[in-house]
Amino acid sequence: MKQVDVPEELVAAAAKARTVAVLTGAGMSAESGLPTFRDAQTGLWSKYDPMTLATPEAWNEDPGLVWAWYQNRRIQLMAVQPNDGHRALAQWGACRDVKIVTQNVDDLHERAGSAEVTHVHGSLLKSHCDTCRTGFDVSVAPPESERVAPPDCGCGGKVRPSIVWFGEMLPEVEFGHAVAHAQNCELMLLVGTSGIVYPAAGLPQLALSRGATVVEINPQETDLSDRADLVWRATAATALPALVEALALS
Ligand code: BV8
Ligand code: ZN
Repeated sequence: MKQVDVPEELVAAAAKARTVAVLTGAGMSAESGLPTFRDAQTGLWSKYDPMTLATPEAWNEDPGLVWAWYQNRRIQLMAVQPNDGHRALAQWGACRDVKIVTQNVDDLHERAGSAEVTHVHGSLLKSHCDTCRTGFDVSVAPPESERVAPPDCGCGGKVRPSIVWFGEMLPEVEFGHAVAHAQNCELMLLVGTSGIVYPAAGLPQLALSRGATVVEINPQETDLSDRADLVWRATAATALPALVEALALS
């Protein structure tokens, strides 16, 4: 395996920190083969902009298109596995106080074995009624066409994905936990997020304001890069296992 040089400052900060928060974005799941949010478009839905589909307006206007798009993303998720980055975070969390706050709607952190995962944008695998909010466990079927009518709830409402769409409030309890983790951590890692979507992208500022060390792990520059104390231009599945290994040896 190629030797990965972990920045010494990061090893020192991670070894010293009693509490660690890790904010993950779509780049965390990229090496599992899940396309990031902005290049999530495949097949029948490639002509649609995810930013317009992931909105209440799109749901009200064309529920069949939105429902089929999410069904297709569920099928994509079921076909992939957690990567070494997910597994490294689970291994680290088994022996240290590591809180994962994810913007991702996939369940790859959980499937890798992480116990404490806070989803601030909901979950692809959960659904609820858009009227009475009853939860539904919907079977995932490959959408045969561009539009598939969402299931009806008995109350007259339609079953929607339990995902936070643009313009919707984040779930209060989950975001409350995310804020607490950002305020209480001594080290925050930003892994695989472009830092564009608020209020999640405001969490690193909160950690910094409390004196935490903030480290970005991302192959590209992002909106958060210049605020981070340290930037490591590396991918999740190479950087995180190398960090956890360096910690075990330190
Ligand atoms: C809110 C679910 C309060 C959907 C998502 C007008 C009206 C209302 C609100 C707004 C408005 N204008 C702006 C806003 C705020 C808006 C916002 O921030 N917009 C942005 C675009 C400016 N936010 C909201 O609407 C939020 N709600 O504000 O409520 C409110 C309410 C009413 C009225 C006013 C205010 C709700 C935001 C939640 C949206 N839902 N997800 C779905 O998935 O279908 S967000 C969605 O985008 C994803 O879930 C993800 O969280 C986000 C994408 O961000 P990233 O995860 O960072 O992914 P991205 O592809 O951008 O970047 C990938 C990164 O990975 C890159 O940096 C890349 O370099 C890196 N990478 C690639 N490979 C690797 C890697 N890194 C490591 N390793 C690799 N191998
Ligand atoms: Zn209902």
